[in-house]
Amino acid sequence: MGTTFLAADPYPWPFDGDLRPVNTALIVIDMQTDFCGIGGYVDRMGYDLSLTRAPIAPIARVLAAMRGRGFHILHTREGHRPDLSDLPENKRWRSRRIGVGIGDPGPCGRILVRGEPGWEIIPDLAPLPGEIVIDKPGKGSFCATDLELILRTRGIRNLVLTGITTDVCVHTTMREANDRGFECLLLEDCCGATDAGNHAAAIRMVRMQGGVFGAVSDSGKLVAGIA
Ligand code: C5J
Repeated sequence: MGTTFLAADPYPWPFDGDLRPVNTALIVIDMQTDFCGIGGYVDRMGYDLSLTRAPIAPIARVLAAMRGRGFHILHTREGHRPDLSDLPENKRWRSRRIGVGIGDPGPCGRILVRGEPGWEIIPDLAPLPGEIVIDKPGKGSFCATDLELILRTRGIRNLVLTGITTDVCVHTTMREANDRGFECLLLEDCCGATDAGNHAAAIRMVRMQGGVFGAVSDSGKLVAGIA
């Protein structure tokens, strides 16, 4: 078997060069209107939407390239049941404290509630039929979901992580995945945070200790590397 490495920092990825469509998945995290659309949760909190919208075009390029080569594609959505039975009291309290209560009505429907317009993945990055969508109540994609079971069942070991926000749901998912033995790659231009400094810090953290959670690359290197 040959080996394939992508240009990445702090090491060529994956660690052993075993990069194949059958053992590698792209995960697109929480590209929902609530996190990057007008009138959604992040917009209502007053953050700069251009920061969480910046990764849309690079993710679209990576999606097209990885779909074209037959890689596994997964999407996640953060959100809660309409009866809010899976919404921890403190999560709701904190959001209400800043005037943008999770579960409360807004211009895009009830904030972060499953089935509401704001909770939907944006049309530019909509899942194709057959692509797996993981609904998660928390920040990490492994907590209270069947993501790990699906990855193990499909024989997926390498994860390419993209989405929003870099410092919250993407980082939590990367940490959870790394601890479970998955080999992770974060594409820095395919992520965005509500604060540019937090995005940069989150990227920097991955590179510490020889790649403490995996490695960092970008959309151009990924697309070139799998061509
Ligand atoms: C946040 C997320 N930031 N998808 N969620 O609350 O990162």
